[in-house]
Amino acid sequence: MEKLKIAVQKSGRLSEKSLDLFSECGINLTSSSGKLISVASDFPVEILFLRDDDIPQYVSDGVADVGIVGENVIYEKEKHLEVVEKMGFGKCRMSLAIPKTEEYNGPKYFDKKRIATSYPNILKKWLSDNKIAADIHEISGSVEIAPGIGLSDSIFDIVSSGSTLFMNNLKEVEVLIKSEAVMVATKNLSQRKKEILTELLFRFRAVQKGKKNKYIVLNAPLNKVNDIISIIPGMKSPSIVPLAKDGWCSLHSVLNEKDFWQVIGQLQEKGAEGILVIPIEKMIV
Ligand code: PRT
Ligand code: ZN
Repeated sequence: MEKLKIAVQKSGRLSEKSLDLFSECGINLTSSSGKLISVASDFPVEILFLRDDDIPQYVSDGVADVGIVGENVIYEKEKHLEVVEKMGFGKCRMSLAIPKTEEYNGPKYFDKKRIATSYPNILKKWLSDNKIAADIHEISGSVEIAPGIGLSDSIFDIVSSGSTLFMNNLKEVEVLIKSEAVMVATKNLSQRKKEILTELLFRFRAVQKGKKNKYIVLNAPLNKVNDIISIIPGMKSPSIVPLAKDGWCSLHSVLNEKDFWQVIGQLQEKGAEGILVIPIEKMIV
């Protein structure tokens, strides 16, 4: 039986979240520790565990059908792959940083400077777009220590919280790209593999949507129901269940996580009481 081959990072920052995706979608993988390949007992997928740097090539060659990898790696490898889904994790940016004590006067600062990086291609393109002649020092790890040991004047690297730069007395001066983990697919997937991918994405989106929303239950006086419905309209419209107490009802609806605190205050103002907020596991609209 045909299986969709999915490349994920073997061990690193994206591994755990990539694997969570399968369990949340009800896909049980055979034990994955230390293995190169894992199969699912109840869904037609096969997982290939690779270094993230190799994933764009594997997907582009069709050895893997889809892969989960940072956009930064795809840009660096200069592969034009179709992004089928943004995964919502592994968010970071790629930035140029210089010693804290230096004055920065715009991109021209980097003219004739030595820049250490593990991402020479993304950097080269930015330098050439800005007509800057800098000296790129390609190193494979611990880029942030390069200026401190005299290997370079500045660095181009991944930044997330900024604490690595801070601890190395560097400051971020240009953000070249923003990145997150994405799912990419190879060209010319067979009809069957496209169907498997569609089912996988359907499940993934249901889980994601569930995470972004909350189920809300509250008690309200009947004369305030219309006001309250206008604040939490729900998926189609809220359910209203009568309470044993006269003149009151219980109202059930769905609320976007990001509006949560603002909306709760408005509901209380309108007379809502006994508000319960419950996580949603999956949501299919
Ligand atoms: O072994 P393999 O080659 O597979 O893994 P890797 O070591 O190349 O990659 P890994 O696991 O470190 O990162 C995988 C992906 O996670 C990256 O390609 C990015 O898409 C994404 N990502 C998200 C990050 C970060 N955030 C991140 N903060 N990758 C690396 N970092 C490092 C960065 O290099 C720097 O050293 O964290 C440090 C900066 O973090 P802050 O929080 O101090 O700013
Ligand atoms: Zn890597």
